[in-house]
Amino acid sequence: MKQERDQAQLIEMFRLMALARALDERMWQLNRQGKAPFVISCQGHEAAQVGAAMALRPKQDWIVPYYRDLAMMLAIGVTPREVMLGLLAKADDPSSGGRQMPAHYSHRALNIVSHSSPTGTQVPHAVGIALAAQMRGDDVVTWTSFGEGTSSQGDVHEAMNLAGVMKLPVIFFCENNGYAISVPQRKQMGVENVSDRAQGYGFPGVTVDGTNVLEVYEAMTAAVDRARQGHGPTLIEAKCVRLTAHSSDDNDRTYRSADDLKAMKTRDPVHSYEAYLRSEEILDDAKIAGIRDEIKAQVNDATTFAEKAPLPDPLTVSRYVYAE
Ligand SMILES: Cc1ncc(C[n+]2csc(CCOP(=O)(O)OP(=O)(O)O)c2C)c(N)n1
Ligand SMILES: [Mg+2]
Repeated sequence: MKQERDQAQLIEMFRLMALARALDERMWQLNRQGKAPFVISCQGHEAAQVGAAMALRPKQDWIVPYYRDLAMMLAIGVTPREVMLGLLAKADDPSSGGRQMPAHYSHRALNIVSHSSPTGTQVPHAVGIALAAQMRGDDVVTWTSFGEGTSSQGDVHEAMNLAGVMKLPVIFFCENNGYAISVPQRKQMGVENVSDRAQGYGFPGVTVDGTNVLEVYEAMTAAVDRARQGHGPTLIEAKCVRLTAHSSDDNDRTYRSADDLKAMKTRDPVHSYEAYLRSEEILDDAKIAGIRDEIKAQVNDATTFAEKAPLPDPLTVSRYVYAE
């Protein structure tokens, strides 16, 4: 595997995963300081998202993410400064000019389309985008993501069904962390693997270890090739861990046992990938320290930049709500 890929790409994957983790941790600090209203974390999903992003073509393919996709955003090209502007609802937030709830990522220049707060509504949107691309003959793939809880919703079934009928160039990416807020998977679906459902829509479904960035990348590359060749959708289920509470507004110790929380920590994707790169002698202490120093500077810069940035002018409050 090592020979097949160039080392720079393997290191870049690590850098992105570690950057996402550090930025996410800073977002929690700002929340606990009372500066950021709400945080919803990518911690434990970094490998899934970076592995997926590396198989996509930024600015060409369409990204229709969900709220947990911070690492995907960074890997596609959203800057840490832009992320922090959104978190602190500043005027130059590229998602919404400071209007939207944090983590409702979008970016016009990067073909990233905002989802709406009702979970799963982004999936039919992605299918519509893929249908438009197919009708126009554009060489683009649409990627959309959602959690396993959301995969049980009607919108998701309807969207996948249509995509199967029309053989649309779309990738359904389920980030399965085993919980929908406090509800464990076994309480809301009768299947072990979300990917099993793909058979019912007439396209392939595959389950991968979502804590293994290279495994996700392989599956994504195959799905992108399939879509580009006109063979239609793929459902990829990446089994992740949710290393934090659902969001900054809940306490997961009320619904997850101490043993569960401990077991989960052993599947930390950033730690395991770092260990892998060390064992392959691609990274060592000095190189890791260099990467981490650079990340720390970037996170500090993004925080200061966003804290100093202006809030939206109150007189513009109705902009984007009513026609002007
Ligand atoms: C239609 C709808 N129902 C309920 C909610 C409240 N809600 C927000 S996130 C969430 C859990 C979703 O879990 P999952 O799809 O597994 O994604 P995860 O957060 O675990 O990544 C729920 C129930 C919502 N936003 N929209
Ligand atoms: Mg979940």
